[in-house]
Amino acid sequence: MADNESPANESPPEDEGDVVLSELDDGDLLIQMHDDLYDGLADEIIEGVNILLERGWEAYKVLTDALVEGMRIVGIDFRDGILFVPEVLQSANAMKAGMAILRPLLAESGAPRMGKIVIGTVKGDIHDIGKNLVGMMMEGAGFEVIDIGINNDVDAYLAALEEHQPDILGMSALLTTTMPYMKVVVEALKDKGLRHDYIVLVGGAPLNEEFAENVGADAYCRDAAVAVEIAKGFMAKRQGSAAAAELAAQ
Ligand code: B1M
Repeated sequence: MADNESPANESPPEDEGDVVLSELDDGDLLIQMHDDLYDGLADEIIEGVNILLERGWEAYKVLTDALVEGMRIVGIDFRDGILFVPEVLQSANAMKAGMAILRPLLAESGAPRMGKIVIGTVKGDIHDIGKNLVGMMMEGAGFEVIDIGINNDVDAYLAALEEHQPDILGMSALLTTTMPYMKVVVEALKDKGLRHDYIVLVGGAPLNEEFAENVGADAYCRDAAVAVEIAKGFMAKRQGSAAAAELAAQ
């Protein structure tokens, strides 16, 4: 990713103290929101999200163009040692404030009930924004979502699977040091003879398809929208085979 993607090199309106978000056109407002996310300004993010929605933007477009893109820029400067954990936490909180407004809108699609997913971030990892986003989009697509939070060890995953009996297990990892833990969970499922009871989907920035295959997951999901499509595809197959099995039993 190029350095010139940092907000310092974008052109937000000149004197930030005087910026009235509602007076900016969509393009400038987006740039200002990326800047506000970078600065961890939750109130401004809430205001910006509301303005875009009032202007008729789809919730998903607000999410991707304003919030996810803003967080991508934060990630570049975090990687390069320009931003540090406390600042990035503030950005994350601002992002979550924006996501809280979008959540009910993404969930109100009226989609028919698709299935159930248990989703959580793996042991040692506290990143939850991507996971939360996947949960929101899954809800919007008609899935019942059981979010078991962050830092989940094998026992936590197994307990949630037993309690909620989902169709899908979703695991998230954002660190190269925590992503191998997904294999530990899949192996535990195999050991207990449970692997084929669940569709296992994995995601997170450092993962890829090859990794998903190596850990024994059913699929890698690049982003939340892809996760929804993949989950729907697996559910269609699963329901198809259940229906076929029912027919065969008649
Ligand atoms: Co962290 N962090 N962080 N961090 N952090 C990254 C991941 C990093 C890439 C930053 C960097 O160096 N550029 C780097 C990891 C490097 C590596 O391992 N290769 C890193 C590091 C090093 C760390 C610490 C170790 C820093 C330190 O302490 N020195 C530390 C680790 C803490 C821990 O977990 N033990 C740490 C801490 C933090 C904060 C607490 C400050 C904060 C997290 C706050 C929170 O989540 N509540 C934070 C943040 C915010 C980030 C970045 C900047 C942004 C992550 C994010 O929210 N992205 C991140 C840089 C980056 O990723 N560009 C970074 C937005 C989100 C929408 O995208 O999470 O990728 P993402 O989710 C996507 C897809 O990946 C996919 O769909 C989502 C939506 O489209 N997806 C799934 C994700 N999970 C899925 C599950 C599925 C399906 C799809 O299941 C079915």
